[in-house]
Amino acid sequence: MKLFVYHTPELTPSPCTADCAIAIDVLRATTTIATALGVGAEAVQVFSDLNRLMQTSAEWDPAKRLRAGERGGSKVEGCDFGNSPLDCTPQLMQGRRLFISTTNGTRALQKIEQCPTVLAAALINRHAVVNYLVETQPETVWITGAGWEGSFALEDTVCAGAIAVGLMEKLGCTLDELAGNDELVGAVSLYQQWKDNLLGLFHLASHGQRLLRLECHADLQYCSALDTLDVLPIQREVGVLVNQSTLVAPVAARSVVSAQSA
Ligand code: 3SL
Repeated sequence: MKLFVYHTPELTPSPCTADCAIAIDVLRATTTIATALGVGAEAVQVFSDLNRLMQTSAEWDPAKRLRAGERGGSKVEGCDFGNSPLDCTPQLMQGRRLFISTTNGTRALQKIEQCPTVLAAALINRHAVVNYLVETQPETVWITGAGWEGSFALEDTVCAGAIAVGLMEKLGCTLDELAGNDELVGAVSLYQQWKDNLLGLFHLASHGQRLLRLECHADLQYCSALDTLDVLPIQREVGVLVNQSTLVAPVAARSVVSAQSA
């Protein structure tokens, strides 16, 4: 397996030629997406364009939908909420589809949407992402950081490094064997330096500081926790992510069913 890191959607090559592509927007879109699916959202449908979100969600049963819109860190008028993972309660999300548009995170997902396998990763679900990669062993994996309006983001890069370190530990491989580009090596170094103080890194990060100015301290804390959620957001159809555990019956279970019906 070779892992490549691209710091922004703009730096990610087109078309996507990877076997598996992963979008990361730790602050906060992919953390929110994983959390929403973890508390029972039926699916999360992502949009870079707010008008398209409004049009598509208008065709959905109002009792079965929620709209999340964020620009510049703040909630978009007309949406049910902004982009805080802390708003994702089971009472709100259970059985509903979350229609979401954010400044950078949903653009990152859109950039890789044509890849055969698309995942959404954050620090909270790093473990689930690593386990999936170990089980499925894609040959080429691209990681696209959301960044901030075309610029590098520390929090996305440290998460890419955390995924790479998790893979090296589980596969017993070296950095040299795993690294597809220089960015991956840089991401691993960043994670190794900050792994015991991820919240401290977020306080240094420009988007962390933007969120602190918006009084989102609790969000930063929640988003900086590692391996706290066993949820894997995976694209089921273009733009629609579901929790992988709800996607298909495990292969073993399916073969038992077909053997019984034969
Ligand atoms: O940039 C994004 O997509 C958002 O995640 C930004 S925010 O954390 O909601 O401000």
